[in-house]
Formats: sequence, structure tokens, C-alpha cells
Amino acid sequence: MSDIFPTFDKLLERKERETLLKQKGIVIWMTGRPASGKTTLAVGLEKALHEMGHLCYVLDGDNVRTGINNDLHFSQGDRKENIRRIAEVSKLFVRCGVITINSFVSPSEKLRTLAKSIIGQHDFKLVYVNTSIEVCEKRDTKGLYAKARRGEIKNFTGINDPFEEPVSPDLEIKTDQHSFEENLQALVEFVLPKIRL
Ligand code: ADX
Repeated sequence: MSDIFPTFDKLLERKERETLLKQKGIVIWMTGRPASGKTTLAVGLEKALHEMGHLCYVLDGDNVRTGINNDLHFSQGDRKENIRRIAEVSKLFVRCGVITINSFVSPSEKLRTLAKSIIGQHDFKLVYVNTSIEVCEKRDTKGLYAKARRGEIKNFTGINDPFEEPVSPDLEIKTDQHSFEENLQALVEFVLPKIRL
């Protein structure tokens, strides 16, 4: 076989893919309360980087919990398995040289540390989208806070399940102190040097 296809002997190295894409793969892991604005920023970041010629992919509850993780709910064990699988998938993406932008509540330090240990600390950057519970609840984009208050959701993050603030995020975005455009610019400026070859 190797006589016919000598170059198929060896898997391509990550560096070769990164050279092809002219970028370094990385995981930008956005944590924050439900309705904090994580996914809006993640999508904005993807669009901005895409327009600069970078290949990105956004992973969030909508595409992960309806597909690969559609057997998982919100118990502690399921949240852990959710984050573990996402981290494993992200690790594969990073090895492809893709800028992987993850938007997950990931409510505890333990879960975020698990993600970091799977992905590897050099490829993992934690961004805390810090929006107060009051603002998130007022926003209530999916009506889930109201449901949780009515007792229709048992373990909703921030209402009857804890959200631990990250101890030392690589970047903190305070959504109630700056405009979306300002926050997006800060995020783009944070990411750009990290994806340069
Ligand atoms: S995580 O805790 O396992 O990281 P993930 O980010 O995947 O959560 O999903 C959170 C999203 O699922 C929320 O933005 C919200 O729309 C929805 N959701 C439904 N039930 C819950 C719940 N009990 N706690 C938190 N989010 C929930």
C-alpha cells in the first residue's frame, strides 16, 4: 500500500493544517449565566474573524444539545458529560486548526477546569461574559427564568442551581458597562494575537 500511496503513510500534523489555514487553532470558551449574551458575542466574533479570512466554528447549546448531546439534561452528572464531550470535540477541531468558539454556561470552576484539562491549557482561553443575574432575568430571551421562578424548571442556573464566577478568566466582559460593539472589539483584539502564525 505504501508503495502506491507513499504520502498516506503518516497523518498530517496539526502545523501543516494551520499553515494551510494561515491561523493557529484555539478554543475561546465563553462562560456566563443563561441569557448573559455569550452566544451573541460568539456569533459576532465568528463573523468578524471570518471577514478577516479566518475559519471559525461556534459550538453552543443549540447545535450541541440538539445533536451529539441530545441524551443529556441538566443534572450535575449530565452537565459534566456535556462539557466533557464538548471539550473532546473542541480538541479535535483545534487539531484541525479551527478557531473554536464555545458558548456554554459551564457553571462551575470544576467544569471549566475539566474542559481546560481535556483541551490543554495552551489551546484554551476562558472568557467570562459577566452579566448580572438581574439583567439576565430581565432579558429572559427564552422565558426560562420565568419558568424557573414558577417552579417549572427545577435546576435552573442562577435561580435554583449555582453559577460560580470564574476565579481567573483570561478575559472578562462586563456587558452592562460597555456596548455590544465595544465588547466585541475587545474580544476580537484579545483573540487576534493568539491565532497569528
Ligand atoms: S451547561 O450547564 O451544561 O454548560 P449549556 O450551556 O449546555 O449548560 O446549556 C444552557 C442552556 O440551556 C441555557 O442557555 C438555557 O437556554 C437552556 N437550559 C434549559 N434548562 C436549563 C437549566 N436547568 N439550567 C441552565 N440552562 C438551561
